[in-house]
Amino acid sequence: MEITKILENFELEGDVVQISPLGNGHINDTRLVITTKQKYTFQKINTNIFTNPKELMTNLFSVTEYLKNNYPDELTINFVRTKSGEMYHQCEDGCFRLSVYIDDVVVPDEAKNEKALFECGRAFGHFQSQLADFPADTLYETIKDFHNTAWRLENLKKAASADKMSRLAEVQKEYEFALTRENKIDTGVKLPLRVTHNDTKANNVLLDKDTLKGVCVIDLDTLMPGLSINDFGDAIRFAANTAEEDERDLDKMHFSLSLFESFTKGFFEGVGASLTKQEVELLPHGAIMMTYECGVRFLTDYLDGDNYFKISCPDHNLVRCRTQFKLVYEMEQAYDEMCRIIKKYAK
Ligand code: GN1
Ligand code: MG
Repeated sequence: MEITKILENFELEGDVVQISPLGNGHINDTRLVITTKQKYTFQKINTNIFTNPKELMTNLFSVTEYLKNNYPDELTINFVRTKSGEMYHQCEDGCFRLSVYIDDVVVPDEAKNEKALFECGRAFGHFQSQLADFPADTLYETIKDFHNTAWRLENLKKAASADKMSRLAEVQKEYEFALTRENKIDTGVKLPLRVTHNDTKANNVLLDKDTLKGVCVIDLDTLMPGLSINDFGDAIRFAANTAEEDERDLDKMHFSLSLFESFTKGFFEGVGASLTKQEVELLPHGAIMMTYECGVRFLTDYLDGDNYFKISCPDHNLVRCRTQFKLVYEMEQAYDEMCRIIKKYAK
């Protein structure tokens, strides 16, 4: 694909001088485009996963427009339309979108420190509260059943019974771990439908490079109607621990209550009193479920032959699954402590 050709379809300011790879997402292909006047983020939308780019981009435009109108002094992603006024460009090479690159920020990729996590918590909490009045049910559910953990488990069972790569024997322990937690998935409590980000990793918050304050939430692809406890939970899954998601040496991977506390403290500062009592009470459950679900998804993909997540070694998904399940186990042990910390900061 010729990027410069594709870029010609967008309302670009200046002439392109440089194009380079950007970030480390598992899903989309991202480039930094520098022109004589402006920097842009250019992405090829992975349409295997986001099968309806129109609905996806409609979600993104409606939420970012809402944020720009209601919070004009805050940073929000600015998408650039195509010359024909479309939200994205579609051609035989795929679907592409462009947004203004946000400068003078850092991404807390290794955000295993308390200050950065406090800021991430505050940013995601703030994002939740900014959108508390946005009608969540007007957003498209772009990936159906994205955080339907029970359905994710069903998929794992299907992948296990198909066992098309003959890998099941090797993952018996992990598979059992997943199955024995089936009865914990459904709490029976009905929570309010919210606008959710659904990928609340610390590296989806931009920090001001000087103050290191969280200034913008990015990667809005999975913006959908959903549950606030899942956004909180996925953030804890990713950040409140001592190693990378794909650390091979499990002795290095631990759930960290002090990082949990930092995120939680920031989260409540950002979200204020916009959550219901039941949502607040179920935040620790959200943390465990999102970690469990992610482990289940990695394991499913491993059994399936690695069709979903990008991998860089044959057992990458299994390695990822193992870190997640180790965290699930440790979070289960720390459940009461998590509840105590939530109580301490809840508004
Ligand atoms: C995927 O591409 P990335 O890293 O932002 C995935 C998340 C997982 C995450 C695990 C659309 O996100 O749900 O939690 O990998 N996104 C999608 O690292 O499936
Ligand atoms: Mg993402």
